[in-house]
Amino acid sequence: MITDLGSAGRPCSPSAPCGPGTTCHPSLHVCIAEVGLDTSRKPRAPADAGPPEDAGLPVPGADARLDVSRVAADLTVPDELVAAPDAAPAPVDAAPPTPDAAPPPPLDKDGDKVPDNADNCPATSNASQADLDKDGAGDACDDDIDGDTLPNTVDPFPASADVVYYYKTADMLLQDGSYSGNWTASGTSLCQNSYHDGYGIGLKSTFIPDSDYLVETQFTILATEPGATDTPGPGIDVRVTSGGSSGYDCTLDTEYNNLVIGEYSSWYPIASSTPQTVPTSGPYRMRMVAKGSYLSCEIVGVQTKAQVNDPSKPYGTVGVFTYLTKTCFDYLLVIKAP
Ligand SMILES: [Ca+2]
Ligand SMILES: [Ca+2]
Ligand SMILES: [Ca+2]
Repeated sequence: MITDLGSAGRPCSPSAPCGPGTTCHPSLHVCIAEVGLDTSRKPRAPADAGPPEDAGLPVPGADARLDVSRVAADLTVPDELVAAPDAAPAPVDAAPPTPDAAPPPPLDKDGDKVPDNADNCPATSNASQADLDKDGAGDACDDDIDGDTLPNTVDPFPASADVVYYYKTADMLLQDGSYSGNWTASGTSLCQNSYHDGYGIGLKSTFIPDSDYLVETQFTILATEPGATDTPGPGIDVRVTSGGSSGYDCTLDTEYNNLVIGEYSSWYPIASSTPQTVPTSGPYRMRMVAKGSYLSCEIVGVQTKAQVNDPSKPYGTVGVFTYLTKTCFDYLLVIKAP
């Protein structure tokens, strides 16, 4: 049997019925074949149908392509949000510093900008930290800058280390000098407190080398014997041998304010300085230098000097003495002559 299905698929309605062999589907309102028709089935949806197309959204592969350069420009990030490439990550466990955890500033009592714990004179301002003898005490507070055992106050050359044979006045009392008188220690001084025509005390002979040397003492004349008309005063003597009878005295003649050198054995001035240049009051710093063939005597700081030439150059012992005066000696030193 041949069936005319020419109207199949055509829209239909009660007013527009389908042709022969077809009938109008009651709910789809299209003409369908009458033979074997299962009217309960719904039209099959397309197998590859995707989601409903939304014209407002770009679809990959569509004509609305992504403008990469424009997007990059629009993605500018504020600098504060950009981490430096090498920036180390902040330590997670680091505790924030607290104000009272900071160390106190180093002490600098003298204000020379060198902390006390590194200052070689913590109580004396000395920014240079100069230390000539490198003993750890800066020159500004070192009482012996050159470290030669002679305090700066008595050192003839305080910034140049000397070869020291002897220094310490009070120790003279322990020496083997054959001198006379009644010497007493008074503080750092050694004093003769009686009038006498020649009291002296000397050192061991080993303190005077057979070479060039310098002897220095400082003394204060306390008084001269009342009524005395010839007062040679105090001084230094040097002798050829210990206890020997030859040598020289260097004396401040208090009667004439004259500096003289006399022979030890006879005490007679053989060399005299210009009298008026010697001050009339002390303390006096007296120096004898034996060098080459001469022996000189001077009051330090005064342009006056007595000198004798003696090729034998006295050596052996040295001492201090007084004549008709009460005198205190502050120190006696013997060093190698510069
Ligand atoms: Ca200092
Ligand atoms: Ca020093
Ligand atoms: Ca010194």
